[in-house]
Amino acid sequence: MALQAATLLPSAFSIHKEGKLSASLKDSGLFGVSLSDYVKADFTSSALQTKAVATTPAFTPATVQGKKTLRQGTVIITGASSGLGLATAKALAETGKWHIIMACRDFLKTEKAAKSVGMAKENYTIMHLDLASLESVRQFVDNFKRSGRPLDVLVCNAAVYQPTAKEPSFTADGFELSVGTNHLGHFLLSRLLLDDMKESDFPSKRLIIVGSITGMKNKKYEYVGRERTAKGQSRGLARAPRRAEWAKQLFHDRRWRFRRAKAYKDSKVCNMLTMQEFHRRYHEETGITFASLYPGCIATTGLFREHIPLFRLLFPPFQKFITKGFVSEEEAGKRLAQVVSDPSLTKSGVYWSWNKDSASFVNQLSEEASDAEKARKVWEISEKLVGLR
Ligand code: NDP
Ligand code: PMR
Repeated sequence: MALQAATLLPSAFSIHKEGKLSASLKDSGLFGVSLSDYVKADFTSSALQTKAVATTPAFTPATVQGKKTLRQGTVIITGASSGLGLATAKALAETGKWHIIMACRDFLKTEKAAKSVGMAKENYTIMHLDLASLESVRQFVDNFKRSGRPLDVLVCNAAVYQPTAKEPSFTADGFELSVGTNHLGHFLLSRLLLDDMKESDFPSKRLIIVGSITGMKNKKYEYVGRERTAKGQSRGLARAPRRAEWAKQLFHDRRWRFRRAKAYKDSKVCNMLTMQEFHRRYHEETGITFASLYPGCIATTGLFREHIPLFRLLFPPFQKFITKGFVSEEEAGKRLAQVVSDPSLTKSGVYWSWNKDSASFVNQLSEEASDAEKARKVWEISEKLVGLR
């Protein structure tokens, strides 16, 4: 059936790049913004709206010789067209136990990527999702619901990082691109799909939001990308205490100015806080496992595509030989696949990491990324921003 869907998809699919489009909508006068410093409220997104994508792959539970067996799990992975998401999709597809919905903004790229890693057609379906457009998120959810598939695991993996941007760029709805894509798009997606997960009869239902090193509790990881003010003055390496002000800056300080590395880090902190808030609100009631992870430093992925060439050249050997924090895309994919399917990783509300021997353990989040009051605030404000209240 998936094969059929995959064959049908290209003709029904319209390729569009709202992310790219919205990224070009710069406004140099937008360094200070209201309600959220990541919101540019006066944007009209109509010109950038996504066309509906008709994807209605039918679903039939697995049966062997008329006997019902444990069916294939269905997992949605956002950003499965490259890096960690692709490696995870590959690792899961190889087990034959999973059908992977590759939720991506570029169909052709994703199809090529799936083929290049040898994924069998019957193990995946590509569905269009541009997280930089709330309309696209809603359309994706509609399309998925129409497919009739159950939803067993959702992996919020996609992200953008704009380490060299001089000015902020915006999503179709006018949010700063990193927070809008990495956090708000995923927030809406997971909220809209929660009921589907509740209804699933799968033995272990999971919502996984990929975290980052920026939320890890450990002083030695506090070095982050250089940040510059809007005036271009170097602020040097940002340190945790300044970053700890993110909530204030995000929601109250009208004089906040775009800082590109911080925008990414804030979005990832929002991801980690959201996972914990989901756990507090829904774990007991639904039995769903909510988890986040730091997969290791996958220094070769597209996450650094906008970095300067020298960084891209030196970052992998720096992480391999100096920090020793490097992991290959393949290894990182196996780690995330474990969080998706390993029967021993069912603990909810936790942040997984791996030690030097690649053994998983529950890591501590930084004070900033584990602040329950901040998590509640992020949840409530995000609800308003994405139109859920
Ligand atoms: P990649 O750039 O390889 O993957 C990011 C994915 O997100 C791509 O598939 C990209 O799609 C997709 N994406 C970006 N914008 C959108 C959008 N608007 N709508 C839909 N999809 C979008 O980077 P990684 O694999 O490294 O990143 C994956 C996750 O891992 C991220 O959450 C990142 O924060 C996290 N992470 C990465 C680390 C690393 O060292 N690389 C370390 C810690 C965490 P497209 O192909 O179309 O661009
Ligand atoms: Mg960082 C001590 C170990 C260590 C590890 C495991 C990482 C991972 N980094 C470490 C240390 C350092 N880094 C040090 C000492 C420096 C100063 C030279 C440094 C610099 C640095 C930069 C400029 N590191 C970076 C950047 C980025 O632009 C990356 C970033 O912050 O993206 C938002 C980054 C990262 N370092 C990591 C990891 C995993 C990243 C990717 C960010 C993420 O986890 O989401």
